[in-house]
Amino acid sequence: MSKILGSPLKNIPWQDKPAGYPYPVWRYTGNPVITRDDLYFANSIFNSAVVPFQDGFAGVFRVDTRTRDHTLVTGFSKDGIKWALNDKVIFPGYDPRLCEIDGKYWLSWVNLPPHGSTIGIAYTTDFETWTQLEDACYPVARNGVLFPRKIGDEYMLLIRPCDRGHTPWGDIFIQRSPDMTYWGKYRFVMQPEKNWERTKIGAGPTPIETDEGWLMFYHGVLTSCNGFTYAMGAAILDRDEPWKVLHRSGAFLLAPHEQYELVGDVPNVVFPCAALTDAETGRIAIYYGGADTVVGLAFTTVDETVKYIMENDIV
Ligand code: BMA
Repeated sequence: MSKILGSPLKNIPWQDKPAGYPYPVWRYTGNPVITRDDLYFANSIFNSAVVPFQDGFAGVFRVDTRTRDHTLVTGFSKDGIKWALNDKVIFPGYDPRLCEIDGKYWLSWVNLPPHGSTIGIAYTTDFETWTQLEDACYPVARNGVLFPRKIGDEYMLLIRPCDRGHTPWGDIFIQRSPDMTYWGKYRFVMQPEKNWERTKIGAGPTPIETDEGWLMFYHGVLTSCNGFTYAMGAAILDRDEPWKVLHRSGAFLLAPHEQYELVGDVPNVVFPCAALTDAETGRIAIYYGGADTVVGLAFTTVDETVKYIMENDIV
């Protein structure tokens, strides 16, 4: 039995795995949990981040507006399924990730200075007031994902260096910092290996600490004659030196299959950005963008996922 090293979360959103379902990750039957109609100024609401907050949940949501600008708004929920989104934009940018470190909720996202995309960093304690730090990467990177605690005495940020456009390549790296401002001591983590992720990969939700190592869900991109297809994979990284990949599934864990993943503004996309975990039961609830249009929810357990990674291990 694998274990999540973390806090219990009794109110984690959950549905049992359907009988006979053969795969390690299964979808919420009420998907999508957020649609493009949930905010009046939205063109689409997708790739979004959530964390436990007070007696429920808070989140930062990617809203592409009706002028097709990329923006982030906050939202709150009692059950992690029905969300009330605010209409005040907190930052321009996209693909947020959230994690709590020592009582502060840290947001990392793709910020958009004039020269391209980089990783914005900000924190809040109440989801009302935000303190923004210097951008964490120059010149250009996406998929900036913080580890949820210092490792040794350093903060660690997964990044995916890129170009200014729809980058046709991409590997995952780690950069380290004593203070969330000065970053360096880069390490290579991993690059595409299998066909489903052949074009590029990028970290997804905040890594989950387990007794096997850091469980990292990530997205991988396949280029077909019809464009990109985004699917979700998983790897286990060393707990002390997380640039060391201990295990990695050669097969994806979730790929576009349902209508809201196959059809939308960008077809054939599942893009995970957040995971809630319950250390007591090992349950994991994953939030992901569907077809760059809606937010979906999927479930697994640490046991199911670790077993699948081990069965399909390519390390
Ligand atoms: C990536 C990011 C994601 C998006 C994906 C598919 O480059 O921009 O936000 O979901 O492309 O369009």
